[in-house]
Amino acid sequence: MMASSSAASTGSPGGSIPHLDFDPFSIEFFADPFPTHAKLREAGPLVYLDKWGVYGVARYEQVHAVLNDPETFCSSRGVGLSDFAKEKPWRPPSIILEADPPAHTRTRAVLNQVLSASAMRPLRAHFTALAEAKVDELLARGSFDAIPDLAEAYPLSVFPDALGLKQEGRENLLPYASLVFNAFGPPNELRKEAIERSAPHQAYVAAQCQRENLAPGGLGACVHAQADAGAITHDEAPLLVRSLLSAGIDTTVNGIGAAVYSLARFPDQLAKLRADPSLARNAFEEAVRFESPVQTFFRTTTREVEIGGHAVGEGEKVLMFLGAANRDPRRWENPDSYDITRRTSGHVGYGSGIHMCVGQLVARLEGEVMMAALARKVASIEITGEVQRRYNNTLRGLESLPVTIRPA
Ligand code: OVV
Repeated sequence: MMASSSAASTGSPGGSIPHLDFDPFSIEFFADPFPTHAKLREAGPLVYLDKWGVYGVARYEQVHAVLNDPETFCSSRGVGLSDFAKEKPWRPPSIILEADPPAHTRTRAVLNQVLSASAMRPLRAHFTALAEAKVDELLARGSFDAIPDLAEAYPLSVFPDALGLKQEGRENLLPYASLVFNAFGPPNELRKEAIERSAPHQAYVAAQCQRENLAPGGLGACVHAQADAGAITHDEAPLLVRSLLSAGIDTTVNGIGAAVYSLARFPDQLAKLRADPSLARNAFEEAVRFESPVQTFFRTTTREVEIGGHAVGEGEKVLMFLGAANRDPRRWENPDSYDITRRTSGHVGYGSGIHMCVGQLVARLEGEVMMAALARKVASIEITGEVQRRYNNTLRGLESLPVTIRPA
């Protein structure tokens, strides 16, 4: 699996860069990435991944450094494997994710406002009520599949309404997001099959981004209102709504899935949460660190640069292993334990720097209120069947998590 460090000499001061031959986008790796994450970190601060001809960083220090130097490590050439300077993107690039300053600064300011703390305040009561209703419904059933029935059902019950989407066609939302996150990967089966089947999902999303399809007062309408105010143009507004549809649902599905899976595996942590429901927000945050629902992103170098003592040329792709950084023992005490009282700040599950998740307050709101509802209402979560993993080039999460829960 892991090739030797065949010494491709670069003349770098730190000696030669370790070359690894494993495929970081293979099913075998996704099934259990942790031993390989450790090997990646131990191989050195910078590795070269022969399978795809890209550099990789898996230690916290280097992942954090790359994320925080957007001039050198740009996003406008794509944050997947494909270099937009060399290949046509599969869809028109995102004007926030796949953009650099100064273009990024303006679009980012708009979504910062639309998804700000003050924009969350009017959502909280309703998000809380629906989390409590969902847990009551699941307690009445007793046994259910925590992925479709909780991790998917809850975000789908709150976020599309908050955006202002009509009811019809919402079944396209998860397939579209799965496509977007598979498309960051290499041209493997996951990516190719997702793109092959994508036409109806793309057509749905394109239509829902238009102003006439977004309910007044919703987050989508707020983006269009920012065009009226002159912050963005009227043709940019639909593309920024597209970012909310791309990144706003499958991410929280996998975050909440990670949190429920963690509480189910570590009953002592559920006990702590029940004893002090004010830990709900940190219990969710720790699940984001522990599982890292978004496992990887790429950057592209804009100049020759040194990483970990090695010279890297211009126009190179650098793969950041966020999940490995979030468990780097150089940064975290007991990195492989799920500890809801841990000081989680600094984790890179939402990224870091100018591109750090603009929807993080929505994600934390959904995660916090669901964890709080579980804390107050549920005495135990028992895994009662086969846990099945879901495979995606970027997202880490489960397909199925059969559980039985008992009331407090
Ligand atoms: C963070 C993220 C993931 C996927 C898509 C987008 C953003 C976007 O802006 O479209």
